[in-house]
Amino acid sequence: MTGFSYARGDTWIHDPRQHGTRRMTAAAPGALRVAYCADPVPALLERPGTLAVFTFDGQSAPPGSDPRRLGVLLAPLAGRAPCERWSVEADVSHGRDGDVRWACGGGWRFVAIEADEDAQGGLEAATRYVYDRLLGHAAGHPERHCLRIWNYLDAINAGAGDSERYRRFCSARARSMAVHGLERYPAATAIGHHGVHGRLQVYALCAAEAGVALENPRQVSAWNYPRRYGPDAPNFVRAMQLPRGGLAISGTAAVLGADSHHLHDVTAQATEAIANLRALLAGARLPAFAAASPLKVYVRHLADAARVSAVLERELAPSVPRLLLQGDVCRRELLVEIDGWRLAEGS
Ligand code: 3EB
Repeated sequence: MTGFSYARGDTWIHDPRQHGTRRMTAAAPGALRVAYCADPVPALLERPGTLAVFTFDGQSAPPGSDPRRLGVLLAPLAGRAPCERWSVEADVSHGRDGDVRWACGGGWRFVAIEADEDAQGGLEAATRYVYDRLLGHAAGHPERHCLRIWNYLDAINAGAGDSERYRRFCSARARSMAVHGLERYPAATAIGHHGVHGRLQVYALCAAEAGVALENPRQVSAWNYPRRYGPDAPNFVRAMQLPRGGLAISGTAAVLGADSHHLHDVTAQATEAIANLRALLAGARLPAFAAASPLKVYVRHLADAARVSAVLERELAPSVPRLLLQGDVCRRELLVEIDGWRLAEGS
């Protein structure tokens, strides 16, 4: 072990002034918890400490629902998906700030916003709108560090070359981040949905304490992608080490260096994505994925579901919770992408 760490409960906490070890054996006090749950949404919202509840049935939550509820516009590859619940060991308050829905407690904040492109004047305007609102909201509260963002947009691969909608989204996102003077990029996911036409969904995890960004030595940092991948690079870090322990992992695909690999081979792409995930765990000196590592697997083609499941069974312990969703990856040659969490056991 290099550097200096100190014990808080059962958990070794990295001292950011040193090159230390973060060894998680149990959740630190105040850590964020994330789990997939079969319970109905109202029961999850009623439980103490619930910060957010996500459904995955391809539909937005009904208007006027609890602001902590988000209906992700992605559908499961098979059957009914569980809900995802974020929780904290603290009292939670929640509300609305214009179009922004928020919840906070224990130093954590959930922020969500949805916008319709037609109502905002197009994809770029809608992206600017949601990012301006979201970053503005976060900056005005104690939980001002935006650590992790999810972006779900319609028809992500429509358009050729630099007119591709994902590239246009990247440019508008970059502009909003620049205007807000965002100094540190969050970890992120950007996936195409087939839900409501033209609807953009963005939600974020923010915290009162800063995180520590982590890059992948197997990959060029996304913000350094070469020009051939678009006029404005995607502004995200590969993973974020969370305050009080845990790693939030960005969407991870079969990208080596800056380039997509294993074209037309979903099995090899899924295997490479998991190799990239393992490199992030190694970088954070974390043990292998286990029960406290909920993963989300976005698969472009329904027909690839069985092949991707087989890779997950081969590569991951049976205890690793995994949610398979139909989602379009932001480069059209990429067939599968995985994101998720490596949290402390017992969280
Ligand atoms: C990649 O490695 C795959 O634009 O926010 C992954 C995670 C990807 C986040 C984003 C894009 C984003 O470049 C794509």
